[in-house]
Amino acid sequence: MDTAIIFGITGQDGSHLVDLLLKKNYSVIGVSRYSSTDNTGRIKHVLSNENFKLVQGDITDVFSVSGILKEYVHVDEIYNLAAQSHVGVSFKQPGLTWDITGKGCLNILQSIVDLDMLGCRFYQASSSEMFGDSSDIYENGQRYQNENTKFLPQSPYAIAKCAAHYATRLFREAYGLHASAGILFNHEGPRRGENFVTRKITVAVSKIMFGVQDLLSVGNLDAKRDWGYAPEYCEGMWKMLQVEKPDDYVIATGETHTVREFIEESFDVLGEEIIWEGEGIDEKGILKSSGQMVVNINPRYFRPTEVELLIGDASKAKTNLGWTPKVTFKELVKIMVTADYNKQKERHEKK
Ligand code: NAP
Ligand code: F7E
Repeated sequence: MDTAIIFGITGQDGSHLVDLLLKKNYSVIGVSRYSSTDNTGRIKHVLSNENFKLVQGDITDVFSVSGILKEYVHVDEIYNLAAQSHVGVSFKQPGLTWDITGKGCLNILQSIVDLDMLGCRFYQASSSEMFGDSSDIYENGQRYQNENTKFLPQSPYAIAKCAAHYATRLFREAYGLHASAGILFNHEGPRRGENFVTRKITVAVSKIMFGVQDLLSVGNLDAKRDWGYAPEYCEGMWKMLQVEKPDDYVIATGETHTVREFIEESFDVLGEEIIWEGEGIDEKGILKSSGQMVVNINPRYFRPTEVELLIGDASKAKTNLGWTPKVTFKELVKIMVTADYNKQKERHEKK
């Protein structure tokens, strides 16, 4: 039986990765940080699985990290998914973001070396945010980002991710560690945190339909993101650790859509059409069926620097790992809206 440690087990991806690994008959150790409130909501269904163990640890504390690794020196795979992962929050808490998202990775890598665990395989959750404003252009004029596109980070989060990314490469080269970094583009699903824009939209749209929320307030409607389906992206992480040679891989759909389109598509799933009126911060989204204003702009959600366009080329992952995305943008929105709508419906029916 293979063994894996997942740092960041309680997050969206941690919860999907543990599902995948348990299905593949792994024994999984999930590391969760101390919290005064319950942070295990996404992993409740695996807590009693005999092949799963939850241990407490914090990646900003190198003693905590090495203490955990010491217990499992023969572990096969280590996944670092732990992060302060909200880009907007990273402008308000840059030091904390650095400690968790940047230095936390180094704490794991150096512990692996110090404990002579170079036989294990390591995954680092790198991010398309590292590209920032940078992209390349195909001959046909299409813009894209791949493993060779330069990084131009636009937030404290992206800077911390770049540091962790380069640390992963360094430990691969310096110590021969099987360390891979997945440069994952945005990936979503019903388990996504509600402060990320996709989930914020699908929750709001569902609540608006049941009359428990009036308005969805957002920031930049025109930012473009390459949104994929989280469980498929976790399969990509696992695949990176199964190939002989460690490397860096972009995982993306190759399609990009604006926040505005995500909102339109979400209402469309529930049979509603949005009409846009006004410009800039005065722009409003109106329901065509009733004339109700349901979307407005709140500058509080603007970021000091914004990443305007993300669109990934995952050809390398397709060739080397046999990884391709299956869930389309329309299907992703439908999965998320349906899940949130059904939750609201259940609550409504209980009343
Ligand atoms: P997420 O939902 O925000 O989960 C982050 C996880 O890190 C949570 O389990 C969180 O614990 C944990 N964590 C935070 N600080 C910690 C600390 N000091 N010590 C130990 N654990 C800590 O993020 P996600 O969407 O699952 O993403 C997983 C990873 O992929 C992250 O590193 C993220 O930056 C990266 N990434 C995500 C995307 C995406 O689109 N989702 C794209 C590219 C890269 P709590 O539950 O206690 O907060
Ligand atoms: O924003 C815009 C916002 O916070 C997407 C993280 O998982 O993916 C994620 O980072 C876009 C941005 O994700 C609101 O300005 C408009 O342009 O959902 P998000 P993100 O910043 O792209 C990357 C790959 C990661 O690595 C990160 O960990 O939507 N936007 N209005 C808004 N964003 C939010 N959150 N809330 C709004 O109201």
